Amino acid sequence: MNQKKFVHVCLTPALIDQFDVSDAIVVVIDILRATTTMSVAFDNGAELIVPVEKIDQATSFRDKGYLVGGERAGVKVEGFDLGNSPFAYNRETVEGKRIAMTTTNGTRAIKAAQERNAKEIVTGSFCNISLLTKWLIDQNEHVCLLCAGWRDNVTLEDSIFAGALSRRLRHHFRRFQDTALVAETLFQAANIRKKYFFRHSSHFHRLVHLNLQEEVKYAMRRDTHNVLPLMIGNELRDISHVEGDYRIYKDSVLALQEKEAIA
Ligand code: 3SL
Repeated sequence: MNQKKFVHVCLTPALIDQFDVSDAIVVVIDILRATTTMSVAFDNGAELIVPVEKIDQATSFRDKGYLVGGERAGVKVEGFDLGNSPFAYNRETVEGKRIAMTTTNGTRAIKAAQERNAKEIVTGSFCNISLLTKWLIDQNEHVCLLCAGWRDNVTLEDSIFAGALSRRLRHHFRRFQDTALVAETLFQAANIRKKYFFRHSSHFHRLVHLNLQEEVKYAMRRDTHNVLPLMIGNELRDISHVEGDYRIYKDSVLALQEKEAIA
C-alpha cells in the first residue's frame, strides 16, 4: 500500500489553488464531454491533441494542418472541423491526425493544471477508468482529481467519476482528503439511484436540450477506450502503448517538439 501519498479531489477548477499540484499527478475530468471525446479520438488513432483555451488559438493551428475541434455552449464552433461529440471523432476522421481543441471547461481545466506546474497531467473518463487506475497506482505519486465542472461550478457527473476513481484508489493509497470521501459517497448514492441523479444533473439537461442524450449514455460506459492521454509539453498524447518507463517516451516527444519549434 502507498502509505504516504495523498489523493485529493478538487471539485471545481476554482478550488485548484488550495492544492499544491507541483508534486502531484493531476487527473482532469470532464465526463460530459471533453475528456470522454479525447479518449475516443486517441482510440481512433489521433496522433495528438493540443488543448487550448480560446477559439482563435485553436484556429491558428489550421495552417499547420491540424483539425480544429471544440464547442461553446455545447455547440460546434462555426468554422471548426469538429465539435465536441465523441461520435464525430471516428477513425475515418481522426486517424493519424493532429487536433487542436477548445471546450468551455475541459480544456480550461487542463490549462489551469498546467499553469500551476502540475507534475503530470492525464485525462480521465469512464471509458478509460481501469487503465487509468492501474497507471496511477503504479506511479507512486500524489494524485489530484480535478473536476472541470461547469464555469467553476461543481457538476454531478465529474464529481461522481472522481468518487468512482477515488474508491478504486482507496486500497492503494493511505491519505485521502475529505472531498475524496464526499465524492465517493456521491458515487455510491448515484450507483443506487442512477436515473434520479441523471435527471437532476444540470449538464445532462443542457445536452438533452441539444438532443444529445445518446452522448450522455456513451460517456457513462466503462472501459470502452483503453487509452492514457498524458500532457507532454503543450500536447496530449496517448501513452497506453508505451512499454517500460513512460518518461523515456516523454523525453523523446519533448525533443521532437523542440526540433519542430526550431524548424
Ligand atoms: O465544458 C466542456 O469542456 C464541454 O465538454 C462541454 S459540452 O459537453 O461540450 O457541452
